[in-house]
Amino acid sequence: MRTAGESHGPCLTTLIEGMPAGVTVDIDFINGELARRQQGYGRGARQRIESDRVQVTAGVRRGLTTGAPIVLSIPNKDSRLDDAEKTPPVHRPRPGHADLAGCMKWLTDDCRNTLERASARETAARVAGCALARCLLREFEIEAFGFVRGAIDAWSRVEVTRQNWESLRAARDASEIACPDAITGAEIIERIRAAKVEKDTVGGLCEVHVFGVPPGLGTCVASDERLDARIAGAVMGIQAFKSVEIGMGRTVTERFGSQVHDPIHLDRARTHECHLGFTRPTNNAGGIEGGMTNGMPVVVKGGMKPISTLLRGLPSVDLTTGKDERSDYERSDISAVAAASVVMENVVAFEIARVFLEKHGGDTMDEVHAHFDFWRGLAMPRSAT
Ligand code: EPS
Repeated sequence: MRTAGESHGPCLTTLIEGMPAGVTVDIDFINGELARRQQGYGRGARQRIESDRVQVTAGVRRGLTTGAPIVLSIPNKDSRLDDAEKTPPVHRPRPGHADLAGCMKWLTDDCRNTLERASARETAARVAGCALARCLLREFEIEAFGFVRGAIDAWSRVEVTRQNWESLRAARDASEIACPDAITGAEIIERIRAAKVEKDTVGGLCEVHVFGVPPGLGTCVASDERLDARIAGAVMGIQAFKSVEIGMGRTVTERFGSQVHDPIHLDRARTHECHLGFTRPTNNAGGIEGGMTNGMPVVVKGGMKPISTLLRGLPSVDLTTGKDERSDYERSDISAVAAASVVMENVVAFEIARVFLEKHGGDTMDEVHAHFDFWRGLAMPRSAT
């Protein structure tokens, strides 16, 4: 998948290749994800201007993918890229943003072109493409659930399981900060409110669980094709993310092997489930061992830095004079962690869709279903004997 478009250009565009023919494209689901991305306590004024809805301009006919490249488009209401007055040059780079690095890369003292593309606005295009890919996963009852785990010193201890995630999703969707734990959610909101008063910004930790993922997706034979490597790349590719963990993550460094590795049991009464009956009392591996899914939920955590544009500004330099100046202010968010959890939920699901098709792919969904069923037939007797 590839996106194109600037924050204040005419539109955002997404190109998706490799989807089989016959996937039912649920436009309402895609637009629902786009709407969720625009929400969240701490979001900036841009979200009151835009009402993101996807336009499908290629690769889909009468609601079904054709097998050809798919192109999605999201118009920008706040389109002003060629208006020099409304999009003036930016000469005082914002620490933390792409501004200064972009100016050194493209040999300019104007950060405008860099910030227009580096903007988190681009994630609308990515969410649209990933949500379309999730229409395929849903045919195999593979579902992703993302939420905000915490920020600053407000951390939820909510436990997410196959049994409770759908009720937690309802609680998340009722939360202004995409946190299923109302008490922690209120604390996070208070931290964001206080930051706004101080003209500061807030990031946070996002967490994604993917349920129903069959084992054997991904690979151990090539380092860059390990599923955890690809998920890590996808999460780190989201604007403002500075950390990614699979399962227990960094905490594994503080535990012994006997406390980390998930014991294996075979429950012959459950071989019909996505894990083929191989149950694990814990899931510290986050559903991935050796770069491959093991049938447990895939669990990913991503750390988002505080928004780089501060109302108070930060020490910077005017690139036209070399003099010390406060960084320029561009309209922005105080916190976008709720939106980031939506983006992360979708990019993680997209990587699952990619590896699913790498193992069970075909030109049509009929072939994909047939291959998956054939594989299950081969895998089942082994675990059931
Ligand atoms: C965003 C769109 C942007 C920003 C924000 C998130 O629109 P504008 O620049 O016109 O206000 O509001 O982007 C950032 C915080 C950033 O640092 O890039 C969006 O649609 O998510």
